[in-house]
Amino acid sequence: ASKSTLPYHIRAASHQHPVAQKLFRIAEQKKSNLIISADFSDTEPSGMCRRTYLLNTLSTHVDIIHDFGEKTVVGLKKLAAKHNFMIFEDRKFVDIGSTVQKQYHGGALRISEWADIVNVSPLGGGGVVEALEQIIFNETFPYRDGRAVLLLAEMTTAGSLATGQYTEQCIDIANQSGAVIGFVATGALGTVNPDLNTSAQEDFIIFTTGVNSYQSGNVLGQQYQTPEAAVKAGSDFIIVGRGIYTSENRVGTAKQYQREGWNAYEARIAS
Ligand code: 5BU
Repeated sequence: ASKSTLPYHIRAASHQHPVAQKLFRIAEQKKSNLIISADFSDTEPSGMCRRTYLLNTLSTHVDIIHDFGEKTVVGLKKLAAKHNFMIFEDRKFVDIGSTVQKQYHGGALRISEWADIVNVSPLGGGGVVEALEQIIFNETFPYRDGRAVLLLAEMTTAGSLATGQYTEQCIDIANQSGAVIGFVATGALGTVNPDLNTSAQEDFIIFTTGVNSYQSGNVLGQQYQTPEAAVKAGSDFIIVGRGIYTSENRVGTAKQYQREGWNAYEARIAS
């Protein structure tokens, strides 16, 4: 989980997981490591979705969509296929394995049908990852190679308890799993415990929330870093929500984040 200075196409070629390969390939094709967190509460896609050439991945919270249903599922899948982006449902599964299986597969939100990537907090131990793997690697599951898991290794909020030993444990759990392709973290995790950071380790991908070019935080405890700082710290994909969707010129702002993220990536691989 060290900060990678390798270009995305090299990482795509050497990665074992098809979802990781696709993420890296889209990044190169679109010159974008930008994930937009479209925290909207309607099914109807917003204007932002028309400029999906800027977008590597769409991060969703579908449990906030008041009219969630078949139309949402079909619409999301169609948009993602048409515009070549991935879908990451930021669901943060954190329960016993058996409950998480029901929350992931079927249920009201049918997450396994449409989300390429989901995240999990192993607060209750690694069993939750095993639970998701039982579904993903089941012979009857149709999306077997197309589903991946991230571990919630850190959180961006002030006073977060996802630090230290918890974060280190996430790295251990990831190393024992076939479905985990990376972490939600504020930067590379190699510094957490250098002993765990060997070259033989899988190429885990770092997804970073709490990215904003103009704000440092808000009253509810959210803390931000700029795209440049995040990528410099080891973030492979930056996740931006309000920084883009509350902007008056969403497309222009998305373009700006995409450029900033990409330039920082280019600077990192050149270093
Ligand atoms: P913002 O509008 O850029 O602050 O939105 C950040 C998004 O990332 C939002 O969807 C959060 O739920 C998500 N998030 C986060 O902000 N911090 C975290 O530690 C994690 C997710 Br995990």
